[in-house]
Amino acid sequence: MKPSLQNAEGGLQASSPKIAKVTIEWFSGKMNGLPIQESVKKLSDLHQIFLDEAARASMDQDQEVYRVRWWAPVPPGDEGGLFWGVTTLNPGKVGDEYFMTHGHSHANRTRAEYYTPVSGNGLLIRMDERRVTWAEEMMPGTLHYLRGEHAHRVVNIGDEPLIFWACWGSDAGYDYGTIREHGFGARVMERDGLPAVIPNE
Ligand code: PAN
Ligand code: ZN
Repeated sequence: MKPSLQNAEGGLQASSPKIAKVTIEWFSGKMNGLPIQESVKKLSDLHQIFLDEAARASMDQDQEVYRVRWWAPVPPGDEGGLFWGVTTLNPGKVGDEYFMTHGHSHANRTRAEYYTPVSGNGLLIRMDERRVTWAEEMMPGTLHYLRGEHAHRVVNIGDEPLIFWACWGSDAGYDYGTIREHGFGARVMERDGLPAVIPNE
């Protein structure tokens, strides 16, 4: 008789029986499996983030800008664990500024992260602790290693949703306050029909 490789939860015997089976659909960003968590950010959640606050306030506040779905196999703050997630960032603009994520640093500045897009076209805005800010092109196939001490934000400069996978430490945490207060050193605005990275001072 062949030995069974499956445990009662459908996982392989070698994996923890506490972790249920999770599958991903790489290109659509779909995650299947019970423990998936989700956070949706609408225009109403992003006040004071875009340059033209009056333009943001005049738009439909229920409009979804992005959503994050992630698998947290261990609780947040657990030392040495990893989270796996996907962000779907819709196309759009507030005034001349492209839709983007709020942006953050990791509360624990020693915790790095990977991003890799599977669909769409964007810019990854990174800022070091001296506020030196730069942009990297994001498109299907680019792989981005985010050092723990770099603040990061993603901007959708295309006409389709920008979908990117991420892997980060369960003990990375989030520091949103510093970005909310001081922003990044640059913004991505449309100029003559094209995206331009413009200093924010
Ligand atoms: C990502 C981000 C996600 C949304 O999972 O949390 O893209 O961006 P904000 O958190 O800035 O709203 C990540 O970087 N995790 O660490
Ligand atoms: Zn992060």
